[in-house]
Amino acid sequence: AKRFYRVDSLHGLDNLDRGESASLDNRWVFEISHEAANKVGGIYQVIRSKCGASVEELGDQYCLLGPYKETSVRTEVELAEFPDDSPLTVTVNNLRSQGWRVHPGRWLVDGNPQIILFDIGSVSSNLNAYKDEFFEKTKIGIPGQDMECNDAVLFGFMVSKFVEEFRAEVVNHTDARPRICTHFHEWLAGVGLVLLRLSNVDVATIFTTHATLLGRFLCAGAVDFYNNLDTFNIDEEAGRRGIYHRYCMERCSAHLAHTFTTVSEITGIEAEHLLKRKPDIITPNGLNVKKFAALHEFQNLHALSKEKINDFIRGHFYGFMDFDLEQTIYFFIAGRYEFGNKGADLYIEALARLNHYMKASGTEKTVIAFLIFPAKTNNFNIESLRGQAITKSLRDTIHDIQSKIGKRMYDICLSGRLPDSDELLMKEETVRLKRCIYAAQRKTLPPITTHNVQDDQADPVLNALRRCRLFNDPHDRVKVIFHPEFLSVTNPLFGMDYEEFVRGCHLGVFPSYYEPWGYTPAECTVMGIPSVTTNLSGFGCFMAEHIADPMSYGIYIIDRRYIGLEESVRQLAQNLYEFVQLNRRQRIIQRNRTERLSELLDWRILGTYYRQARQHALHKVYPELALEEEGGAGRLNYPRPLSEPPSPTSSRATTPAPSEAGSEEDSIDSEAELEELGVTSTNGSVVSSR
Ligand code: G6P
Ligand code: 1S3
Repeated sequence: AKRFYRVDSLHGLDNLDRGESASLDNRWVFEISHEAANKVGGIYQVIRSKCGASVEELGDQYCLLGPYKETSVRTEVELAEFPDDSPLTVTVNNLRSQGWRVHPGRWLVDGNPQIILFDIGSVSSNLNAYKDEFFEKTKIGIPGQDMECNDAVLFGFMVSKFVEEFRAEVVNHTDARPRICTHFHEWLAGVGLVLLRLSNVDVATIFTTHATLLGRFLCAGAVDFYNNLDTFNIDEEAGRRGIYHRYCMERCSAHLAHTFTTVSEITGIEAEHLLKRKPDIITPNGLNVKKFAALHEFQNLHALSKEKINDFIRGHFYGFMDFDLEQTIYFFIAGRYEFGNKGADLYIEALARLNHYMKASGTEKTVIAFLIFPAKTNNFNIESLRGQAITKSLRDTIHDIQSKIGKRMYDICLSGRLPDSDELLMKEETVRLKRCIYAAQRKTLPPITTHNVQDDQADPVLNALRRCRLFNDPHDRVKVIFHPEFLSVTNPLFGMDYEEFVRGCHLGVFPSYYEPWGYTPAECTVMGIPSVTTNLSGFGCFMAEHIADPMSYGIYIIDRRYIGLEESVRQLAQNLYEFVQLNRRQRIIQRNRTERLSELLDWRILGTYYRQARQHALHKVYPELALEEEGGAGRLNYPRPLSEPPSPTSSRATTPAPSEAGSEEDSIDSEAELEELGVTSTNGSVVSSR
């Protein structure tokens, strides 16, 4: 059987009958994860964004199972009983009668899927008995102090018992053998799978790993991971890190599953070596892609969001606003604060080189590079807050004077003459403006971080910025801002959420070393924002496989696999430099191309891999269920764009040359370009969407 399916050989999800055919087959699907309606990390995004497609396919034959977390439930779930005649309701009530607290409801996301949340506190008195039983069955001993694992055991027992009882209930109800597929995500949820299998419950099981425990740990250390994958002494490495029992839980789940999947081929290779099982199917991560009614709405949103970032920059750089915001390019890196794994080291090093290239070329452009990683802080720092207060006061003063001038002008015009210039701006108003200008002068450089970082001396980002001497000096063409907290609309500096911020930037830079999938560049793509990724990230490899010339679509894939670190840094710096050289017209064309890739990442296409995984598992347990044929129409292969690439790639030099790109608003010179710019030509007349 084929392990890896190419997207171009798939239909996308058809037969979306909201569970009608599943119901006829007596087929049920449970998806089990600690991150169901519980925002913890990347898996939450997988499960949440997939709900719409899952419900369109499976309707109420689909149900999520997760732990009950009161704070998340309050904002994310509408708790409500399912219909009385549903076997889910009968099972929930049976378990409640044994003292369990089980909460059914609907997750308030696209698709509104059924969800059942288990309060592990209601069975915590059984913890030791459960752990003993788990040890009896698996010989995996869980240390008492590992709270996370203790919770995983409680949740695992609740889930397996629930599924077992549910199965019995369906048999009672329908007098027919149900076909139940349980899909478990990540080792923390794996206990349930292990128990179902060891108790021989008649259900199909899938285990998906989104990263291996050891892979993450090994990469975070200074280890040449990918070149030594086959040489690690796994047991010893796990033992040395105090995670042997967790590792066993993960490996056990992977081996007992009927179908084992990973989110990318690169993680598949990792699993083959570290978990000793090859994935049966690769299940890449998708997104819930929403197309705007107007084709180029995302371009307008970029301009609007960028203006908000501009406002923040005016405040942050007060006293040093000697660069032109029309000629400023915004880069950002964001994610879990794993300095090396997420490639922050490479980013900062490449920024330092880019700074040097830009200074040497005498460019008028400026790059502002954001770093958004949550770290421990003691709130915003005074300088950052002061900057915003100073620009706000200047803005308010000007606004006030403006309206007074307007009123004066109106009265003078009403009297039948034009005002003289000295009649408009009063002396005291000039004084007010001068006061604001004095307040906006300062001697200290604009800060490189917006917060008081708790462990300032040891913080890896701050130390790397210091080592590279990126201090926001007026001569620097690359300025940096470390924002050690995730963004939110209530943020006093930005007042934007992450999505809005991404839309306002020009390039997301994610040169990860360890990245099983990598949602950050994928999210950029569906918003039409170009990004940098690597050939060690699941996303990067997936894009390389499906696009003929990823760079011209705004997907820059840095080689971190076959070349040394120094060469990777050089490649990144070179790519960043080339990006900076694009003029506005070229950036617009590139954003249009990037956005066109969205359909490739839509769950309506990628959900097919999940369906294949379910079929694979169901077929093993219920061989009478026919396997759907693969293949067919719906090619999704992205060729090289027809018109010229938007970057000077054809004449790419190995050493940077001064920008030869024309002015920011270069003229448009071909029909193809008109189309790429989002300008359509009808009957010879040109209609601009801008
Ligand atoms: C979008 C808007 C344009 C704007 C442009 C700025 O395309 O529709 O009106 O000029 O963004 O692009 P830039 O890359 O310079 O931020
Ligand atoms: C993991 O989350 P992470 O950022 O720790 O799972 C994500 C979802 O599959 C994946 O996108 C990411 O690469 C993994 O690393």
